[in-house]
Formats: sequence, structure tokens, C-alpha cells
Amino acid sequence: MQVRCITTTPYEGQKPGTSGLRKRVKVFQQENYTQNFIQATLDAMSSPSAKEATLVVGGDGRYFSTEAIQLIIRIAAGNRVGKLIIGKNGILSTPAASNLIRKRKADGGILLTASHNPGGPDNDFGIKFNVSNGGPAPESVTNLIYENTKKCNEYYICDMPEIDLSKTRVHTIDGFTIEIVNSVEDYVQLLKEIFDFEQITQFFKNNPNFTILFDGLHGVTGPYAERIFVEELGLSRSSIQNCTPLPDFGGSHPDPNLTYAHNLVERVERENINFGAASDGDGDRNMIYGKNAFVTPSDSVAVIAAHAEVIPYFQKTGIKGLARSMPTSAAIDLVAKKKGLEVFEVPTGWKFFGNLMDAGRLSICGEESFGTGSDHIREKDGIWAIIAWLNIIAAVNEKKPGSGIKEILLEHYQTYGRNFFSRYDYEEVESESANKMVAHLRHLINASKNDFIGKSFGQFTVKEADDFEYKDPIDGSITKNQGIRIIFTDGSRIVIRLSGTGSHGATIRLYVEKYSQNASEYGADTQEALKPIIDVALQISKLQEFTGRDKPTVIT
Ligand code: VG1
Ligand code: CO
Repeated sequence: MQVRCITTTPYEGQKPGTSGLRKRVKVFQQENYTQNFIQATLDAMSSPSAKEATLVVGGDGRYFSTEAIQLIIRIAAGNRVGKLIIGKNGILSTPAASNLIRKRKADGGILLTASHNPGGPDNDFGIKFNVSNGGPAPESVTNLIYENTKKCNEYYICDMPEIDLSKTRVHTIDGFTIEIVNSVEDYVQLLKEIFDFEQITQFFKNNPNFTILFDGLHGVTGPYAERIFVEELGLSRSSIQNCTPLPDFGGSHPDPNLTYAHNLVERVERENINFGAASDGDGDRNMIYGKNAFVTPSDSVAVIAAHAEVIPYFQKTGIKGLARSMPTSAAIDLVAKKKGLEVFEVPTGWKFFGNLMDAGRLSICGEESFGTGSDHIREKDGIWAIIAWLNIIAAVNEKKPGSGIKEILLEHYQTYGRNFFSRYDYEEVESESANKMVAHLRHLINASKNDFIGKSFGQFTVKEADDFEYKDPIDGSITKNQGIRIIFTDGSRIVIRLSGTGSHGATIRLYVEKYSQNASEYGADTQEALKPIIDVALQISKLQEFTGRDKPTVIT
């Protein structure tokens, strides 16, 4: 194969965000834009370098994926990469890719996804690099990729015919191997080792009236869900919907929350479905929703941690520690306290959990953004969380028949109290006004700190305020400016940060939390319970004054 060196010019703004480089498809389609980024990524590899490395490639199947994969194949060949392991038709859910990297001892992976962002020619595409532990590249690597993009003046590519991605087989060309693999098989095997599939199947047999509905939102998990729910767990085909992956996700947001998974929510309510669940475009997020019982992701990870002993995987490994991202509610901290476990608070983004898992200090963790997972892989895992809930329901029912999502939640609140939590998103705000608002908040917590601490807003008095900074306990690396935290004397909390995954303008995220140990409040509506603190958050941030927005685009 002839390697050609192509001269190019660097592009500005190829800085990976919370989870890879995400931009409009049209941006990736610019001349050499994608090529530059792939070259910069391969150049960031060291020990081993890209030369002779083995890489896993796959993604959520969104628009532009197949073009990108053919480019990756040719540029990998141009850089003398040893082997690519590619999911059939380019499909690999993010958790399946993480598993494959680990199982096949690959040196890393290139994941083509923009997660829950819409797809199609006018929407988003994304490229993310994962390292050999199967997790998202740490900041040291993503910073290096960014530095490389700024001086990318050439890339290496081989001319070769298109590889047929639709057939599982091995291609060998001139010492370069391309293996097209079944996208689902290894992942299903992994889940069967983790959970008690027999107990779950038995539960469904004993409770024929317990109905479930899984919504793939036309993202990547369709084929995984069909195999697991229908073939393995024996549920009827009517228990799954929207399970054909589509390049544009059927024109909607493949985002499992109350706003974008509304069809699931409506069906659960109308048809009295006991257990509803959905996952996002690339399969790493999940939502658990039962009749009259929405499980916030912060509660979900706490419930899983509280019941983890029923899951065979944790019976084997023990529970080493728990963790959450900073804006996530402290519900899981209370579980850690009761069980005498370590609990970590890391910045937003799954990459911060990896070191703790590799060091054997973390088993179960989650983010408020519908991300839940464990150290079985190094990504959050939507289907894992859903099966974890089913495993827990099956186990709880052996002792207490008739326990569904609502009963399990209520019992959790009775044991631990309830952390009311909500997130308001203001999407596509003008960047300049968002930055001004952040500057205003930084001023409050820095220059005017002495006035601000101790100040009262209605029933709330400011106890502490800072811009979250994290020191990784394993490698000592420091990550600054991860979100403004305002903590009140009663333990309630406001967090404000800017999103790092948007492709357009700025997205402001406002997180509020309030803890209650008053049993008469456990059944209360989240938005009502949080109204006073949301008002205070808006007052302190002057959000409307800066952005002109009088309401959020999404509430979760
Ligand atoms: C968001 C979430 C964060 C999550 C990230 C990637 O980031 O808040 O918790 O890890 O998306 O999730 P940000 O910077 O926009 O707040 V996914 O499913 O896009 O890989
Ligand atoms: Co995702």
C-alpha cells in the first residue's frame, strides 16, 4: 500500500469537550477537517504509538459515520496502525466499545458519536478517543490532541478500496488487519456474567402481569435490546420500541429524559406499564420510569448501590467504593456512609472515574445526566443500569412480592431521606451573555466573597461558595473551574456550569438540590419542593438579566 503525505492547514477549535469533539456534520465535512482530527488523535498516542497499535472503531451509526470510518481505515493504514477491530456496519454502543477495547486488549478506540445530540446532515457528529483501559481519554491526552490539531500541517493516508463493513470477516492488506466483528455478542456475554438472568426470567414468569417497555429512541441500543429483552429474557417483541438504529434517530433527540422520551412516558402512564426504560443515541445513558414514578438518575445510582449485594458481579468483587459527579445529588453519599464505603466527588464527565476504578477503589458511580455504571467497563452503561434495576426488582420480590419501582424508591427514602434534585438547561444561549453571567458569579464568590458568605436569600443562608476544583487521588492531576457551587446552611445547594458537549452557542446548566428527612414530604412533586431554591438560584445568578431567558429549554 502506498502511503501518501497530504499537506493540510490546521483548523481552529478542534478542542475535545466533556466527551470528545462534537460539531455540526457540515463542520466535519469541510476539506480535511475530519482527516486533521484523526491524524492529531493518532499522533497523541504514545506507549505504544499508533504504529502497530490495535484500535477498536465504532459508533452510534449516526449520519456521516460510514464516511468517517472509511477515512479512519485509510489514515490508520497511512500511519501503519497494526489492526482495527470495527463493529459490523460501524455499529458499537459506547459501552460495547469500552468492553471490546478491554476484552481484546486493544491500545484504544475511536468512537463516532455525539451521544444524545440529534443526527442527520444538519445536526451533530462527534469523534471521541478512548484509551487502553476502555475509558475516555484523560485530559492529559485530550489536551495533547488539541495541541496537535493546532499544528496539523500534514496527514498520512493510503489509497485503498472501500472496506465492506456489512460482513463480519478479517481483511489483511500488506500487514494491516481490519477485523469486522459482531457488534452485540461480546457485550451480551458480559452482561450475562454480571447479572442473574435466570432470576430475572423467573420473575417475569411468576409475574405475567408485570409489563415492561424499553425505548431505543432509534439509537444504537436497538439491536442490543432486542437480543437481551426478547431473546435472552423471553419478553414479547411489544416490550421494545424504536429499536432500529437510524442515522437521524427518526428526526428527534435520542435523549432519555422526560422531555425527549415523552412517548415512553405517555405510554407508561396510559397503559399502566410497570417498568419503562430508555437509553440514548450511543447507549451510555438510561432513564428508569415506572407508572407515577420517575427515578432521578441521582436516586437511581443510589438505589443500585444500596441493593448491589443482590447482583452476582458485586457478590464476586465486593463493593470497593462509590462515586458521583459533582452536580449529582448526594443520595449516593448517604448509601456510602451507611455501608462504610469511600465516596468520591469528581468533575462532570465519565473520564474522571477511570483512575479510581483502575486503582480498585470504585465499583459503582453515576452522573445526574442519566449516566450510571460500574467498573465492569470504563464508560457509563445504559442497558447495564436497566438490567441492574430488573435484577434488583426480581430479588426484592422474592422477599416482598409486589415491589415495583415506586415501592423500592419509597423504601429508599424511608431509610436514607430524600434528596430532591433537578437540572434546568438553557440551550443555545449567546456565548457572550453566558460568559458574562459566569463572570458575575465568579465575582460574587471571589472578590465579594466576604459579603456573600453569610448572606440570606429568603429562607436560605450562604454557607460556602467556590468554583469546583478536583485533585485526582490517584495521579494527582488537578482540574479547575468545574462549576460554581453555592451551598446553604441547611445543606441545600445550587450549582451552575456551562456545558462542554454542545455544538452551538453556550448551554447553561443550573442544578439545585434539597435534602429532606421529613417523611410527609417524600411523595412531594420535585418541582414544587424545589421552587424556593430555584427562585434563589435565578436571583443570585441574574440569569434572566444576562441571557434574556425567562424559562429553561429542558428540565430534568
Ligand atoms: C453532559 C453531561 C455529563 C456527561 C456528558 C457526556 O456534559 O452533563 O454529565 O458526562 O454530557 O454524556 P456537559 O458538559 O454538556 O454538561 V454523553 O451520553 O454525551 O457521552
Ligand atoms: Co451518550
